[in-house]
Amino acid sequence: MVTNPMPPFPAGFLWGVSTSAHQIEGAAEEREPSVWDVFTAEPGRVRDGSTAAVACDHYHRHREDVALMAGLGVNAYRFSVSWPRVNAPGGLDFYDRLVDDLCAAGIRPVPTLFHWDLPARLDWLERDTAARFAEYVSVVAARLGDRTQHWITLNEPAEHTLLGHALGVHAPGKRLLFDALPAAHHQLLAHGLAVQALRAAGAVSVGIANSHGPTWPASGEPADVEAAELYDVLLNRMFAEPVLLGTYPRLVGDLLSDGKRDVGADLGVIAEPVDFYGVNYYAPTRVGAPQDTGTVFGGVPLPAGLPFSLRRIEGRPVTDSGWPVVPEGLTELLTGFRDRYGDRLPPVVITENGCSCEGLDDQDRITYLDAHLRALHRAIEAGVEVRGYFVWSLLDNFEWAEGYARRFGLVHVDHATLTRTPKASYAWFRQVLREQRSREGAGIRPHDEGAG
Ligand code: GBH
Repeated sequence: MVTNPMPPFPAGFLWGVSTSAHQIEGAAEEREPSVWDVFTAEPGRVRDGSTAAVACDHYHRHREDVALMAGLGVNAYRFSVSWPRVNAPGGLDFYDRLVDDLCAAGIRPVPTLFHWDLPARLDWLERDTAARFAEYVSVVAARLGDRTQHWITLNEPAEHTLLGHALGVHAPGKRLLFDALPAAHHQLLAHGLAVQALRAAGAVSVGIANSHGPTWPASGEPADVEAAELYDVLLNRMFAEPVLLGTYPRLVGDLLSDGKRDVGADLGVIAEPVDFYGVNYYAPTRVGAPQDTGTVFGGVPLPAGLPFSLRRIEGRPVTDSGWPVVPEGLTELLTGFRDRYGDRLPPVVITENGCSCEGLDDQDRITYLDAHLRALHRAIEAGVEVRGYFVWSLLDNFEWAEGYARRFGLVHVDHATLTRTPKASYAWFRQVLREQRSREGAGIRPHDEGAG
């Protein structure tokens, strides 16, 4: 049981939940195929052999899901727009209805324009995909822009590059190791072009959602410190610095500019100013010098010959996904970013934070979220400007290569009947939001507390 009251967060704070299209919508027949539809059709790609053809059937049940959010008392909802659905006839109508329903419930829509479900005929290794993305973004912005204040261009290009293009455990299943870097560059270019397209459409507030975490060396030995610094470049700096500073860390710049590619002009586009910086935080990473024994990333064995190895963080509880629970890593990450980037760092929004655990009485999730909110508050006290916090996730959903075997929701979904049942964590978060609302300056709309 959590007893201490949560300290008050700043006025105007965005309190929300996050989802993504491919993980919840279903209605696969009403979209073009995405790389994930192709990938999950191949045997052995997803742990439980499942696909997201139905997922949570949110496409047909979005009213019920908006009602669940209204009952929870959030003032914002981060969802993603599926590019392959927008390409299908009537696809944008769905998001138009969703945005209307959210506005009617007093919940601000915060769409992410790309959350890993690339149309199957496209490829991030092709530079042209960035231009195609900007065209698609213009179409979405023209339709939803009158009711949408906050936009997110991309979700976690780091993970999409690493898992999808370097290691091949996510769609599109490419195993290119360091040759995957152009996929990252083209996503970042797509981000910059999308910011321009959104501005042209009159967007007020634009950001990106990047995956970040502190990288801790396995020891003070120079070889471990060097390996941790390299990992910091690959996970954090190579995605933050082009956006915030208009530069790549030297190693990445060298690998990308291999004689045939001049990234200089692109960096000018990638550094198009953003209004907020979205951070998805789950855990830090312990990194050491290369080892002979295999190294594992998020349960995935990594190939031999990498210039680092990933180690266990000892002495911590782990979530069902096997990730260590390290709330103070969030404080460290944000104060570290503030120290590193100074006033080049715009206000931060935590665009994802959460954990997998089983059961309706999900006390481990409550403990995780409570501790991370307090860690976030400590970053605010230390002077980091933070404007919002979104729990991953509203619903148990299709957890990519883990299928339906991992549950991240505040709301349980029975994947046989699609019945939604709020968990203990839903009631806990509703109470946190109530208390925040009741404090002066918490900046949350008065809300009917009836539902849910
Ligand atoms: C996010 O990715 C995605 O945006 C979202 O779609 C997804 O459902 C959600 O998180 C939950 O997975 O083994 O301790 O080194 C998160 C990316 C990559 C973060 C693996 C944690 C491993 C931690 N994650 N990483 S550890």
